[in-house]
Amino acid sequence: MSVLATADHDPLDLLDVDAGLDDTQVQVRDTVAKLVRGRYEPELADWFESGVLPMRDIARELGELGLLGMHLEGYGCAGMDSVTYGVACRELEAGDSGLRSFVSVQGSLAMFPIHEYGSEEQKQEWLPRMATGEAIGCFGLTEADSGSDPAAMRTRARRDGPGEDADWIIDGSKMWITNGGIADVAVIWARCDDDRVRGFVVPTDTPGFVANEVLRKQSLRASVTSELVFEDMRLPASAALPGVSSMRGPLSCLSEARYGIVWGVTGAARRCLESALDHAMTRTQFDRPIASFQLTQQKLVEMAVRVEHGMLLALHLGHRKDAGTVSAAQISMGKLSNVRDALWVAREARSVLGASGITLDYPVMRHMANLESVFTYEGTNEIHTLIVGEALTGIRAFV
Ligand code: TGC
Ligand code: FAD
Repeated sequence: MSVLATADHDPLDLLDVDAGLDDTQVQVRDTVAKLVRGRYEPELADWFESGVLPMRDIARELGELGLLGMHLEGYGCAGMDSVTYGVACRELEAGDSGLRSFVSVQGSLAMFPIHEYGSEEQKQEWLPRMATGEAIGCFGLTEADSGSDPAAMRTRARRDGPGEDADWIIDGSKMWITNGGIADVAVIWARCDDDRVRGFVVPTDTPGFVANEVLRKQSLRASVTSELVFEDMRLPASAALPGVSSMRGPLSCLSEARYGIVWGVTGAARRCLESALDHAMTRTQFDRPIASFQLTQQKLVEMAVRVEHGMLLALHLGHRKDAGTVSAAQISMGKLSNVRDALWVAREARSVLGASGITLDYPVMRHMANLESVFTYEGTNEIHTLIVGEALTGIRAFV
């Protein structure tokens, strides 16, 4: 058969990357895409503009679909593979990075450390309620003065007395914390008297815990971002995560969440391509659709190439993760490459839309603004460049 005689192509997946998904992955993809298109897309521009959204309802809806902590086993979690988790992230972020962020923080940054490093009591207490969306979690690592270098954190945890049963007292603050102001439980990382870094599972109604919303954001407006302040916050000895006492704890959580971003941003990029393609086919200038101009086609093609690259990369890393062979540097390369390309696609799509592209009537500017945050959080573009640089050369170049 001639290679030219192939079947119809989906213009948003010309290489048919999704042919590499199994039946469950396709089912999850279609279910999440339907939820995002039908329920969230009509609201997203308003949520973004007002900065107000019904996060509790959304949490329960996502929980009902089994999307919260979906790659974790037991305790009410769905136990799905990494590719399925990735596909869900992709379809959520096709709606808005804020939706994917919510799922990343809940599953990969708040539930994962409890699942991986928590006591049986901590797991039983929090994971089932977090899986349904009844309880919302957040993850506090970054501080105002320590972002890219979280090991320089100033938040301190000290024992209030001798022995392992003594309470902990935590003082300090965290900054830029997704879900901070709406969370029921916070996983907070602090440096202890013995100089080790430990994670603490903190119910947010603990006296001494205060959350202040970050206002005037121009990015990720459909997401709650907060400062957290801890003043003489007393916690029982059992609040510390027993399974880890070094930077490996928080950094391993980041690998989980970064993996979700590798997938997620391909959804945002694909949605921008879709919007640009629709517009290019219907918008007429010089008596013909702008899609008929070579320069417009070049933009569309370059966008499609980057979307497909990103999807292939995500699928490749997903297979490696499911095989247990993915490394942190590989995930960094994926985050670096896919976020950079998604941002490029969003900017290019905006230019195809002309003036209309600057409004919230189209999703492109919203995605572009969101992707500026995604470029920075979970390790900036520069930090991932240096992580990959170290993998290539064996030389650390952070300082
Ligand atoms: P370093 O000495 O390199 O490592 C300390 C220990 O951690 C291990 N490790 C990792 N393990 C798993 N995954 C990773 N990605 C890991 N990176 C390091 C490492 O093997 C070592 O283990 P051990 O057992 O030998 O002790 O640590 P460092 O302090 O020198 O850090 C290096 C650096 C700069 C790469 C790291 O600090 C870094 O990644 N900085 C970027 C900070 C960052 O990404 N922050 C994100 C905050 S959370 C967030 O942004 C959420 S956004 C949420 C949303 O809304 O989606
Ligand atoms: P800085 O570290 O001050 O970096 C500023 C610039 O300097 C960047 O370009 C950076 O790449 C560059 N730079 C820094 N060090 C180097 C170096 N060694 N070499 C070269 N360049 C360097 N954090 C959490 O803990 N939990 C959350 O839930 C969370 N959610 C977030 C949500 C949003 C919307 C945003 C924007 C951030 C969130 N963050 C969260 C924080 C995020 O992880 C940090 O913003 C990020 O790690 C960067 O830290 P910084 O903003 O302090 O920038």
